[in-house]
Amino acid sequence: MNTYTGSVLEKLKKHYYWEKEFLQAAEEVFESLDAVIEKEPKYQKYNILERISEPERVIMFRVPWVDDSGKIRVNNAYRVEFNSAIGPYKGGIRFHPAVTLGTMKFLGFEQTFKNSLTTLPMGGGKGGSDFDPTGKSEGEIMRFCQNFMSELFRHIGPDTDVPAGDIGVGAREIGFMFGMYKKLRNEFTGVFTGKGLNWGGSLIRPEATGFGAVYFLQEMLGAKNEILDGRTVAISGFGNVAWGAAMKATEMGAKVVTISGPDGYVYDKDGISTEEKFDFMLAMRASGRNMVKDYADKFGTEFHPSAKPWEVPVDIAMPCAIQNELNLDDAKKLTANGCRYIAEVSNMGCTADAVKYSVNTTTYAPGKAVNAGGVAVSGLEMSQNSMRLNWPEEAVDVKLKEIMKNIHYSCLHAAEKYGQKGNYVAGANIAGFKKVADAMIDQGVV
Ligand code: 2IT
Repeated sequence: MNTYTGSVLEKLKKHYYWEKEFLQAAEEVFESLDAVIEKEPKYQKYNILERISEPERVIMFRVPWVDDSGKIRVNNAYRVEFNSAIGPYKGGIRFHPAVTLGTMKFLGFEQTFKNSLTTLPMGGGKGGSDFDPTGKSEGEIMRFCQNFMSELFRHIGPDTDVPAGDIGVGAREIGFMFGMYKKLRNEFTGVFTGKGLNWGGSLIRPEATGFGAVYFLQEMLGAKNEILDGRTVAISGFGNVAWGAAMKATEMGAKVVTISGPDGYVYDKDGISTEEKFDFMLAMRASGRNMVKDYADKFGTEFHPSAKPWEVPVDIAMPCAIQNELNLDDAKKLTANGCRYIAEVSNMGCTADAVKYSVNTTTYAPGKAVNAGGVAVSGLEMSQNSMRLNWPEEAVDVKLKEIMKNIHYSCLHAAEKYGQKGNYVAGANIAGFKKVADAMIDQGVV
């Protein structure tokens, strides 16, 4: 690694040694940027690496709430406003028991580069809480969301910071949070994306992350003169992202044979391919049970408890659940069984060693490129809100396709320009970085 890049990374490692996920994300980006830093001395001159790896602002707060039995509970909550060089902070809110400040920082950091790749004017941010929605009643979820917003409302706004959903936060939670924001501010603004369709949401936003991922995958295959039709696909997760990816991959002629949850994975040899099955995924998410065994029970398919879908022979793997869900052993199993494409859909879904291995053994693309369709349509929702207009489904879908095509092109173009032809990891990091870094230079030392 270049001495400047190496010294900034060492400093981060010393300073934040316990933030493992953040350091993993930073190291991957820094490794990709070596050639850029060598070729363009301005980034070192303006000390961009040290500046871009530190959030502009971190808000931490407690969220006390009362459960259905009357007991008072307390959770930690965060909003990491990472970078606003190219637009207002933008990124989802995650409710998951594994959330720490380090998780939020890794996600906010990744979001900065991802949002830059979309070509839309959005900075990077992320928020969330260690609140676990599993098994909570609707009343508990609502009270938690309201108490969460009773602090966050003073820090966000349609031109400042625009949250959305993520793991554990869907349209229902966004509704509860938006409702509280509106009440406290006495303002109806586009402060959230992923809103309900009756109150400012965009068509295609629920499907966008999964649809966009499949559009990107099609481009990956197309670059090698291949098509999705007739391929088998392993998907992990069963939430909003897995749902969209399964529907679009099926529509394109692929056969999706797995979904997974914390309890194990489902192998559906006939394919997760009917409207009834897609709707059942939504019902599983809405039930709050967090178990995919329910699918196996309902449709009489195989269920593999406490196992991951990466042991199934498939042509394509699409991790759609959570960070570090696919490790080196999994990557080796996939390759040994003939898998040739890994489109990472979850944010940092693969461990660092799995990425290094897969880049050489498969065609691998990273989450920040593959999953950018979600936030891209969030950007389109912001545009529609500003114009006080709603675009038809077809119009949003066409734009999403175009954006994913552009991201794919930018990744390959940047990789080639900096001597790493065909490497989507390097390409995504370089293309995402340059736009933000150049904007930071233009705007002075702030
Ligand atoms: O990781 C992500 O890109 C998201 N959770 C979506 C963020 C957004 O603002 O739509």
